[in-house]
Amino acid sequence: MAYKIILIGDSGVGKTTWLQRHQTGNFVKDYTPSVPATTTQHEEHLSNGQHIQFVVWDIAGFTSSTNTGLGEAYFIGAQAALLFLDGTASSQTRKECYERWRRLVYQVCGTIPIVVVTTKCDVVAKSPAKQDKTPSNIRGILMSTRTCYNFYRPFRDLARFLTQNRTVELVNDPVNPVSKEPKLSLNLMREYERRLAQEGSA
Ligand SMILES: Nc1nc2c(ncn2[C@@H]2O[C@H](COP(=O)(O)OP(=O)(O)O)[C@@H](O)[C@H]2O)c(=O)[nH]1
Ligand SMILES: [Mg+2]
Repeated sequence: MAYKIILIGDSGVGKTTWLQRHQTGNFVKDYTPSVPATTTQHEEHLSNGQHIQFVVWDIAGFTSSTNTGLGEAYFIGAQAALLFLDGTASSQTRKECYERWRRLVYQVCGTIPIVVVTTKCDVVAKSPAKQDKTPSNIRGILMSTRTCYNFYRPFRDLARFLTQNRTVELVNDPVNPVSKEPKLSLNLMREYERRLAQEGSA
């Protein structure tokens, strides 16, 4: 089964770095704005025996606040969205970005599933963008491409939404990023898990 996924969020939040690390295993420190849109195929084997193919549209060059209507054309036909928010930005900024992008997604695609990924959590530990009441089509996670913390979670959560199976897991990681980057300490990881659990029960 193949699904069209849009990878969205303001520029500089870490979208392309994450997608590239899935392809190459490497963490790229240099910032290169993407061409308007590139598509990448990513396949995962699921614990229920299914294969799932994500066709990920890395959409760049437009911010939801200043768009010209061009960017949204890439949204058409998307079955789910990955919305990246910069974990180093203030919670107010992240909340505004979240609202802006979500509105845009709903306008074009309706209430498709959205996995909201708070990036760069290696830099600063923050909780995922918080809503008063998270709708059932939205899931928030913390992630770091640098340390690979929750690196596969966006694909796993997309798979859960798209197959409507809430417990399905990814069988194997297609890339094994042997990281020279510092690993998160166990204590910090526990802290992240604690916040996630809180977020889930809020
Ligand atoms: N510390 C840290 N920096 C990151 C992480 N992910 C991306 N970056 C950096 O953030 C910058 C912007 O990333 P990029 O993927 O080009 O952003 P995009 O515009 O959303 O595609 C780059 O300098 C990346 O190296 C991360 O997990 N941790
Ligand atoms: Mg990019």
